[in-house]
Amino acid sequence: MNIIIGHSNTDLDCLASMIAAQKLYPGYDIVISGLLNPLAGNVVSFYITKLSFKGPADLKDQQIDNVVVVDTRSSMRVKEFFANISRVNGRITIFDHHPTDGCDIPGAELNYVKNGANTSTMVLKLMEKGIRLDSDEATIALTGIYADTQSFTTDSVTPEDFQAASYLISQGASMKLARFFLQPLKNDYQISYFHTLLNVIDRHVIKGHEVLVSYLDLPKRVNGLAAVVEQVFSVEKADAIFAMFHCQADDSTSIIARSRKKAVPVNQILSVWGGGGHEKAASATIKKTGDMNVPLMLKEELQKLPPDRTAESIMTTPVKTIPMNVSIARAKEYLEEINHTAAPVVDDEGKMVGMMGNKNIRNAEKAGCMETMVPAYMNKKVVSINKDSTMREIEKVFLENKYNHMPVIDDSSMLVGILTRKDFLKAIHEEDELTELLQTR
Ligand SMILES: [Mn+2]
Repeated sequence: MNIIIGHSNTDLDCLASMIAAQKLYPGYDIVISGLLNPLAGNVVSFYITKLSFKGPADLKDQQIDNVVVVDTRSSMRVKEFFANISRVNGRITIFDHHPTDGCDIPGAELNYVKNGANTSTMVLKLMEKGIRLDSDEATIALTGIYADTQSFTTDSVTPEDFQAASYLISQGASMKLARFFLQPLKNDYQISYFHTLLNVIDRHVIKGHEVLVSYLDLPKRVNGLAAVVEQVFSVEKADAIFAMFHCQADDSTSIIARSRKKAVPVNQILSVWGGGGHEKAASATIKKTGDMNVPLMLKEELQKLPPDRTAESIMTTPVKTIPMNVSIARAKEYLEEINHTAAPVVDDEGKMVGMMGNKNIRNAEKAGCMETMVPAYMNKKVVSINKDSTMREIEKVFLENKYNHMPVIDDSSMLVGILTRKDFLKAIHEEDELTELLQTR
């Protein structure tokens, strides 16, 4: 028997990878995990007449020749299959896009391609070989790519993901069905929890990171809450979310966490409770809560986070400034020299008193007042940013004001730097790299 397997708790990318793998390895049986994530479960249920799967129990007492493993390389995530396999006579071939967790399946040939979705790697192999897909297969594969790349918006997306998607569309993949399968909240109760969660969620700023925290007491266990939490997170602007659910029936507390940035690694934070997952998605379950104050404990853990970047860490310094006791003609010359459209005006002590830009100079020129001192024509009402402002506060200032150059000042109004929209966008783009730098310091 030749088989294709994926990881336990099969998701859409894993399911799609297995189906594509079967096109590459005809005659191999797909053995599916006993645990499917809800979205993968929906796809399976709608195509059940078309797709045929074996379960881990079907492997018992079978001669296993070759094994193809997709969407995981970790022996920890394929235990349910190998528990029923005594030996593999032939080869184990892996197609995965995850970095190693240190527990790679031994003796396997590894094809590690870092695409946003593992399905993309499989589809490109089909494309190279000229293997066509029918429209159902193409739809499932496209759904897998959309799921793992969050519709082509994750940092891990590659040109190959787009190529694979493009091939799938040419093979008749249905956008309507992909959209239908990707709808995260399938049940009415999930929608009602979605609204409840939005109402009870608290927003905290911890060392500059915006963290959403919620606590709900439920009579019994509820399935599908991770999708609800993700949905709340997708509409709320925040760096991370920690949703706690206490279940009265067995006194357990589960925490579902998601993060958008490396500086808030949710797996590390939840590791205190033996949680698992990765930097951006993790969960933990405390079996007996007893008189543990989980929200308070979480708050204490969050206090250990490294501080986020502030205006001071992304601003440009030193700043080219204009002294207040020079003429507008001199200020004009100076702006031309330094090739800037505006610069802050400072007094003798370095305190910022205004901004002088080309527009102010033109006004002075029109009035024939070029020999007047700078303060007569400068902008006195200047929007500035405190050096300790968080990324979110800086964003707000830029959104609410039209200026491009924002002077950065300290608590005693001393000018310490300047921040432009470009600096801000650069900082967002380099967020994760910058975080690493700050942490290794
Ligand atoms: Mn995947």
